[in-house]
Amino acid sequence: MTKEQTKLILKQLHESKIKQLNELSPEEIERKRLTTRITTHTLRYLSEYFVEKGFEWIMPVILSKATDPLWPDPDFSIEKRIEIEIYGETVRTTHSMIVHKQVLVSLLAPRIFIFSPNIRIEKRERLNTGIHGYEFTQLDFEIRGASSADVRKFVEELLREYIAFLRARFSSELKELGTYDLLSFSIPFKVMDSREAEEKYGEKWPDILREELKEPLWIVNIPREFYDYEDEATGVWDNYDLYVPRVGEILSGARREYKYDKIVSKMKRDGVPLENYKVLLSLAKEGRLLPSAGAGIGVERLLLWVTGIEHIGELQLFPRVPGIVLEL
Ligand code: ASN
Repeated sequence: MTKEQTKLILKQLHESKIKQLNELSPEEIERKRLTTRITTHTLRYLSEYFVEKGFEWIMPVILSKATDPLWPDPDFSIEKRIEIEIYGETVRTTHSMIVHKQVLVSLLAPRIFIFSPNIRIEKRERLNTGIHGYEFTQLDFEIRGASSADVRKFVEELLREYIAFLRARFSSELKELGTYDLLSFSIPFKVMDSREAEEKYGEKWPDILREELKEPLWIVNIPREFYDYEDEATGVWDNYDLYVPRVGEILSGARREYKYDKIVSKMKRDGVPLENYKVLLSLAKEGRLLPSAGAGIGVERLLLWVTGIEHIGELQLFPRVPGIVLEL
């Protein structure tokens, strides 16, 4: 990094609210307590909701040969891929547990969820987006045999009930944070094709949506990684992202590819190394990889939406934001 870049980052850090706990003022600590309280009850509420709907709660993996390639993806911004050798084998830190989800939902249980720590070393210029952290947690889930419409409906009902719970139980906290009146919406959410979003708002449509949305919106048909279902005849992708006001994308998911030949040809097309996905590919070849659909909710982004905190580094108790490594 040049001296100029270092100076700029230090300036940004100084101006931002990204600080370690020991540097916070008593008022700032009080605000952290408030958002931690909302976090506690969010995690409890969401996990209970999934368990009650018949999902099995899976423990995360962190080091794996088969992590998400995060490629190709229009939102791609990875500065570094972490690969390390253990016991003579190369493993990667988890980008997402998508491959594990497909294997689990095929072999273990029809409905699964995980609070999955993801490590994505984002480019430094993403420091000020406020929504990128180099470590974050996804509430990742998958449902055997589900359609995209099933997953979208499930998410809409989940969010409606979660927000109703928060507004009932934490009304004074939400009023203090200023979001109590900002969280009303009706379901089903509107749906927009990503091509339409681009035509309407230009290349920077994700940023514009973030500023202009008044209610959540589904964006569908986004060209990206091999595991999202793509109709070969039409070129339409059966996937979806959920955008919410002020924050932007808080969820990403799809119906999945499960046929061997199609997965292989997409991997080859995208330059994804087949040898990293041996189990997925052998299950698909044997016809044991089952159709499913699912999604991952960015937990910190969900919390930014409900608390009104503007920067993920202010929400995380131990900030993990692009370009900055703190002492703790
Ligand atoms: N969790 C996402 C999904 O279910 C994948 C990702 O995070 N890249 O589609």
